[in-house]
Amino acid sequence: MLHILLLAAAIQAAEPEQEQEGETGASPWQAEIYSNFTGWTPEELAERDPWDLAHRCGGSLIANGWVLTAAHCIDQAKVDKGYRVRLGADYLDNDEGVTFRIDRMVRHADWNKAEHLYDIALIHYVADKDTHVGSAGPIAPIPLYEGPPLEAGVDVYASGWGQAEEGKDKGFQAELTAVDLRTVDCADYPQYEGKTREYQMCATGRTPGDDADTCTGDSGGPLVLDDPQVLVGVVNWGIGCYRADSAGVYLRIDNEHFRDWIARAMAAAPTVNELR
Ligand code: 4AZ
Repeated sequence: MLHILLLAAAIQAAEPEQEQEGETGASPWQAEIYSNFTGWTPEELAERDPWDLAHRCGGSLIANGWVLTAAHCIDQAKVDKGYRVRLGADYLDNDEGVTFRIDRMVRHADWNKAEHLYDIALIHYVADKDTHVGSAGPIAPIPLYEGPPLEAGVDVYASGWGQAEEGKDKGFQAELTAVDLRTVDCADYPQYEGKTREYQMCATGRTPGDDADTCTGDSGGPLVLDDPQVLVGVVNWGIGCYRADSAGVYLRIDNEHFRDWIARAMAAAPTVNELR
C-alpha cells in the first residue's frame, strides 16, 4: 500500500488542534486480528518477527465490542485457542494499541473457502487479564454505508498491514498504510469471469497503470468511502496483488447487502456462531 497515512500524519502535524489524535487518526476503526500463539521456533524467529508471525487479518470496528472481518480470518477453533483483536495501533512491531480476547464470532453460514463466497464474519471481543494499553491512538467505530450498491467509478480507500508484494510468506508491513482505490466493474476483468457474485465489487488504482491494491494480510479490513467516511466493503480476495490490469475483490456493504446480516448477527444469541 501507499503511505497515505504518513501523509495524513504530516497534515495533522500542521494542524495543532488535531495533534493529540496521533498517526492512526485517519483510521480509528482499523482492527488487527492476530494469533496469541507465541511458541515460535528459533528458525521461524530467524526469518520473521513475532508480530509478523502472529498477524492474520484486518477488521473494522463497527460498534463497541464488535469487529467486522472476513470469514476466512476466524473460526471457532481460533476463538477457542485465544485469538485476539488489537485496536488503536499504527505500528505492529511496537506493541501499540489495546488488545482484547475474541470471546465469540458469527460467521456467514454460506461461506465457501474455495470459491471465496460470503466471506464475512463478525467478531465479539472482551477485555481480559492480558488487555493493556500500549501506546494507543484514537479508537472509534465506523458507520456502515446506508445507500444503494456502489456503481463503478466511486473513490474509496482500503487500509491494513498486508504484504507489500505478491507471494507466499513475504512478510507483513509493520506500519498501517492506506491505499486510494476506485470501484470498478468486476466484469471488466476476464480473470474474474464466473468468480464474483453481485454482492461483491472490485476496486483498483485511481489512475491508469497505477498498481494500488490490497494484498494478503489486508483481508477482513475496511474498504471506506472517501466522503463521507463510511464502511462500504470488506477486503476479500484477489488473483495476485499489485498486478497491472487487475483489481481486488471486496464484499459489499449497503442497503441491499449485509447490513441486515450484520444487525441479525449482533442481535443473535451468544451461542450462535453461524448465520445465514
Ligand atoms: C489475500 O490473500 C488477498 N489483491 C487479499 C486481497 C487481494 C489479494 C489477496 C487483492 O488475502
